[in-house]
Amino acid sequence: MSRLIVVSNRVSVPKARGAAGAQGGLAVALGSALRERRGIWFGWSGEETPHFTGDLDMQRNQGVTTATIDLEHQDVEEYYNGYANRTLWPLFHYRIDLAEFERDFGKGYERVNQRFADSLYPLLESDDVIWVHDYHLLPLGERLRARGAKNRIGFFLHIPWPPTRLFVSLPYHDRLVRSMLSYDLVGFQTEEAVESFLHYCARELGADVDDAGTVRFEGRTTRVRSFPIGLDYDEFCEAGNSGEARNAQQRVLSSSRGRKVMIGVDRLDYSKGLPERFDSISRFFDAYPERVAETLYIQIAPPSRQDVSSYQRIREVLEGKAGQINGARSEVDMVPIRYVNRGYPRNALFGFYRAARIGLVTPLRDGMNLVAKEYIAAQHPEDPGVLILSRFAGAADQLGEALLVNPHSAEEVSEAIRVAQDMPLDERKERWQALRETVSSQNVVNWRRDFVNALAGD
Ligand code: ADQ
Repeated sequence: MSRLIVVSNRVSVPKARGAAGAQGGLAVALGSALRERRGIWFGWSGEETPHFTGDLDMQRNQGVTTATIDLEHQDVEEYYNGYANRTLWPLFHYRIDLAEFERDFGKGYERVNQRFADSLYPLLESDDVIWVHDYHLLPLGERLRARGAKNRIGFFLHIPWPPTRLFVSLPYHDRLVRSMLSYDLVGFQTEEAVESFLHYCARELGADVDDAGTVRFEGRTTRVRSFPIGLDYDEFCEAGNSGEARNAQQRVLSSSRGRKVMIGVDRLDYSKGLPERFDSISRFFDAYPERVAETLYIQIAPPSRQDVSSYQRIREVLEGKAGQINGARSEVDMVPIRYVNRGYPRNALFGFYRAARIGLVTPLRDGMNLVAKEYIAAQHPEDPGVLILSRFAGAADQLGEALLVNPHSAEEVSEAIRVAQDMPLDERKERWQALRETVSSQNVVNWRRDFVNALAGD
């Protein structure tokens, strides 16, 4: 079996099973693939260096070899905080109003992709299979080909691919997509993303695109397919057996004193629709004032990307909204919203999800959204809660038995909350059983197997 080389912006160093702060989903799935195939995980160390040397830090942990490089401060500013998180992330999440098109960001992005290729290339053996991840590294395959790599190289995008009309706002958009056609296989989360990408290739590049999703362009062939990512289902369910999970569940249940708990768990990111969600909850309390005292909303939102100003702003907006809702509706012994700005271990999250009668997952755009799947996995079979899910999350394609909503409509979300609160046990069970079947069978192990098989052909 050929070796697997995984490349992503950051590398997650594998930890022993059950170790404190053990990593979740992707790291677990990729770690087991790397172990099976004696592979290497390559990426940025997260550290800065005054002068880029390309020196590799190679380590072996839990049977997985990692190879990392340090980047210069300017690289981090232009490539990571700049092009990746200020240009591509907002644009790909349909937020062209937040996208910044700075020439230096683009240059830094190209420079770092070149640095990745220069450092990785000498590690490669001729039959290695290379799997590149996410929007930080769109042009990496082309850079490796330019160095002479003849390997099979695949790419998976974890976030949405925007419609052509939006994507063409990006300066040099064609250069980016041309570089992606150096890959043998390009994977997206959803069929919608596949269609948008193929539409772009045919319309803007004049590439030959067939019904099976094969793109032929300038002598190269690229297959394009959807591979919806799943949950590390077995590991996550195991988390439910931990004392930490039971304590977390108990903490929520005892402190909520019989109120119906709703939960949201999201990185503090404008794509997750948090201000809109808070407005919907406010609408719900206005429409059903008698339910304020019976309802508790817990929002867990750890800050992310604090170096980017749009992320600082969303934090302020949410603090304001949470304060307003609570200020207007709290009693001396009761607040309707608990807003928590921190992360929790996965074991504790399991317990929080289980304590919640309703899971609110309402991003404005999301590649997939694994929180929706975690919420389903954590429910008790005899008394499962109800998932309210944005139709704009990739997960909505698979999780049709959830209550699907338009997150921009406070009225629709508010009504879904009422329906979920009133849903009879039989209906909750019926919906949940179907959802659980999907989440358990379309899990991250199968996702990774499907992608690697499609790429390596074994
Ligand atoms: P993210 O945008 O990070 O990922 P998501 O899929 O929801 O979004 O994954 C978030 C992960 O972080 C979940 O496992 C969740 O449990 C965890 N998390 C969130 N809040 C947390 C908290 N307070 N404490 C601890 N953990 C927390 C990107 C794309 C998604 C895509 C994934 C995987 O944006 O659309 O599903 O990659 O491809």
